[in-house]
Amino acid sequence: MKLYFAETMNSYKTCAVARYVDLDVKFHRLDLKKGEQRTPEFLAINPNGKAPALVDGDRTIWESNAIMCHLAIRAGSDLWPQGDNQVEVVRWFSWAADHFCRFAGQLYFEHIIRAEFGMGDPDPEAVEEALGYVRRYGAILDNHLESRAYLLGDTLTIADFAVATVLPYAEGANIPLSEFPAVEQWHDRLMELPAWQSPFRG
Ligand SMILES: N[C@@H](CCC(=O)N[C@@H](CS)C(=O)NCC(=O)O)C(=O)O
Repeated sequence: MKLYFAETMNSYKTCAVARYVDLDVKFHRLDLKKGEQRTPEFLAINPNGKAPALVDGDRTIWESNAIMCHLAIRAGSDLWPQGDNQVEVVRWFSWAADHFCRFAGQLYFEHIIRAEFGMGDPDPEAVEEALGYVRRYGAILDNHLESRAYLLGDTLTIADFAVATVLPYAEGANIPLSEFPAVEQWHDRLMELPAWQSPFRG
């Protein structure tokens, strides 16, 4: 298997899962600044021209959440739970994409990506709007995690990785994590995992 990644928030969770389940995965870093995501070779793997992407034999998979599912299933890991809990994972995937990570990701873009890629200063209106939504959805996440170690209860799943993928960047992205103590504790727990702490290690 070959996992194409960039050192960015969507690759973070996929590299973490690959490390966590300890499959024989080769990691291939794409240099987004050099446009390596838009070469004909890579577009044949992911026509969207985005990282991450996974090649497993003659199968190619793009979209970070699908990649996490594939890796966990291939490894027979309970990161991908059985039965009805799969519904819960899909719920958190959707919620992250449409709500929490959408707006936290906007803060990540405004404060980190713009600077890194020479795209000018953060747009104050976009920042204000995103911050409002992060506070709104962060409160929902905090409330959910007050009585649970992980999103689905006692067991770590890829739902945790999907929702948390922007939090390693919280400080630089000005995500107000300290306003959400249960979220902060949950993320500290994830940070105890070497795979989550250093998904991009060489
Ligand atoms: N929905 C996709 C988003 C992937 C994505 O936006 N990747 C960004 C980095 S976080 C990227 O490769 N951007 C490069 C570009 O758009 O040129 C996923 O979850 O895999």
